[in-house]
Amino acid sequence: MDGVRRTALVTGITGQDGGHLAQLLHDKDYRVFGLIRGQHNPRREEVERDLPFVELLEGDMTDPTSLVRAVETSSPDEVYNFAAISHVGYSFNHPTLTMEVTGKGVLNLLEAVRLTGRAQRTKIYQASTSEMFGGLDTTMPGTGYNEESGFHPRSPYGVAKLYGHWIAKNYRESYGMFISCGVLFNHEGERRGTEFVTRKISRAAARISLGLQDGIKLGVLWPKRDWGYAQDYVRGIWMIMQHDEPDDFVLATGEAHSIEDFLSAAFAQVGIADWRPYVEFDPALTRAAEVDNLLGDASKAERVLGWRREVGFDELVRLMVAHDLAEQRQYAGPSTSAAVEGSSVTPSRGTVPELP
Ligand code: NAP
Ligand code: G4F
Repeated sequence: MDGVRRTALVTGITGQDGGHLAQLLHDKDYRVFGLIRGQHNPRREEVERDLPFVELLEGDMTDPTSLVRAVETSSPDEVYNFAAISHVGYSFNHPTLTMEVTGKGVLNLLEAVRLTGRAQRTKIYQASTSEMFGGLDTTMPGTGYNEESGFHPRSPYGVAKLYGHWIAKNYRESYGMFISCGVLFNHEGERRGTEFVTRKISRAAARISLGLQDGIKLGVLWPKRDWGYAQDYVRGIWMIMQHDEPDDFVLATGEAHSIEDFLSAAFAQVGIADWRPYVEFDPALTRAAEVDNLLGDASKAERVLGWRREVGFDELVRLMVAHDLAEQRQYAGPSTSAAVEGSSVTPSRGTVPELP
């Protein structure tokens, strides 16, 4: 490959990881294609503005023909499959769609690579997840889940991802394809969707401190997650793909924190010592089955790839809240900056409607 410009096809280009990875690949001088779905995708303009170097190809994980066309057009050295229905709560309400996109979509993509004659030339990354482990006390080793741990998915999303994981491994073994699976624990950051709990909290903390919002509705607060920083993980994803053999790797921080911990840290950053008066329990935000505790053990990735996460929990919260403060300040009145930087909150109404 030395001296030859590499080409990558990234599915899920409008998502958190797709955006970060596209930037990383561009910085490494890849030619980057991104798969975008829908007749009118509302996030297309954002990609065109923030990632102008990405060559967009229209396609949908549920439409095999479109994937064949995307692979033929891009002729990629590397395919990164991030496309998914990725919200666990949403997957309970849309289990069939989740299976079609998050599960069967992986098969459609693998077949597109195989049927276009690229099985031995194109490397594939499959975005597997810690949700496949399920977080039951009886299944989690004290040091956290690793590549040898058993699976017990607790949602339609987790089950669909497990199908994607196994079909990827099956194609690796059956056809000798270079297919690696990253079993990633939760990773968050400035590009995280606002439907996920960390970003919902960091944005609410910022908006409450600016007087733009009165409170926040949340589901259960006791579950623990192993939360890392998305840019650390995307660097790890690229390292997984540069390894000389296809394999599976866990990426995690090795620390678990509860949602209450995240609330405390985020609200403290905007000068609110007690988050409780601002948080209301909403049963509609609970799930039919919950994953109580996820902790990961990334020692294989550290040993084999030399990967190491750089950002820890406190810094992650700091980065997210700082980003949301900067973003939301444009909607606030001029008297709010002291409230944010000081230790007490001085509400001041802005012009943006309250968020749920
Ligand atoms: P994300 O922000 O939710 O992005 C998901 C992407 O999938 C979006 O670009 C979305 O496009 C696309 N998509 C949805 N349905 C599609 C379809 N039918 N055809 C084509 N594209 C479709 O997810 P993320 O956080 O970046 O995560 C990337 C991947 O890693 C996902 O597969 C996720 O399940 C997995 N993962 C994430 C984490 C995490 O903590 N972030 C941890 C482990 C694994 P639209 O914008 O058009 O909806
Ligand atoms: O932020 P979450 O929606 O993330 P979750 O369910 O852990 O899934 C994320 O991480 C997985 C890796 O383990 C990825 F595979 C997946 O694609 C996704 O990126 O919820 C975290 C916790 C849950 O226990 C949930 O019940 O927060 C709890 N929660 C409480 N209130 C809430 C809310 N979650 C959301 N999204 N919104 C709430 O209002």
